Amino acid sequence: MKSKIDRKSFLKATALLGIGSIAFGSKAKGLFAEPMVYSVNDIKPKDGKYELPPLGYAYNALEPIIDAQTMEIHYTKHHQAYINKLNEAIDKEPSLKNKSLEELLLNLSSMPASVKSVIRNHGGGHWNHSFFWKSLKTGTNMGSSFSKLANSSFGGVEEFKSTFEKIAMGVFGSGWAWVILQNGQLKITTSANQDNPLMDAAAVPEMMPKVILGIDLWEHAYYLKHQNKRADYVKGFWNAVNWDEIEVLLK
Ligand code: MN3
Repeated sequence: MKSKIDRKSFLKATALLGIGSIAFGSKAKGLFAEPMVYSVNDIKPKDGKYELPPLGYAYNALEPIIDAQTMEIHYTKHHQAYINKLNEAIDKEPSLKNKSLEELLLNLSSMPASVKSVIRNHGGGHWNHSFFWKSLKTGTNMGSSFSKLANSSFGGVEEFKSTFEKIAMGVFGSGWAWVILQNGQLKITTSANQDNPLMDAAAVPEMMPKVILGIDLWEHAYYLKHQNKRADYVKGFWNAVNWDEIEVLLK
């Protein structure tokens, strides 16, 4: 029988057991004997192929923070390239076509060696960008669920923002900064390349959280508009966050 566990009840269960994120480490593979199904961002191949998800808005919708040309190239070229490489990998390992992308990433350390690095880099790229596009919208305001958590976790919304900006500015080279929810607290963390907090094999073993927000810190995400000024992009990002979507994630 397949178990179907949503993130909320799973986190609740792990919190009750007091096992927290350590249960997601490579020594706890037994937890993944049954497939986990997520209610949010459950990305699966369609007829054996992953597809570019609908963007849901125009390329210029996030101007001036993210310019239309960057959006178009980022979405149609970079994101599509991750999907193409991921599809090549699952063509080699057809058994993986029955699983969701989340399952592949959560179980990265047990993926077949022939495709592991492709799933990490390109599967990660597909998940990260699918999540990122949904996180973006102009004209929304931070909701009460998030601001309460920012207060309890960071001592205030401004403290949260300045901490996030500092951490995002500190990511060396290509990577991401993330806001995650773990044991009822918001945390900020980073990952290199296309790693993300779902990956049990990534260099962020303390995390198996609910991902709330992420910012793409690869230069392709901002260079056309902001050139070397990553700070302009990171500070502008707050006005491009889809706070309504974040309230949905926190429900
Ligand atoms: Mn990118």
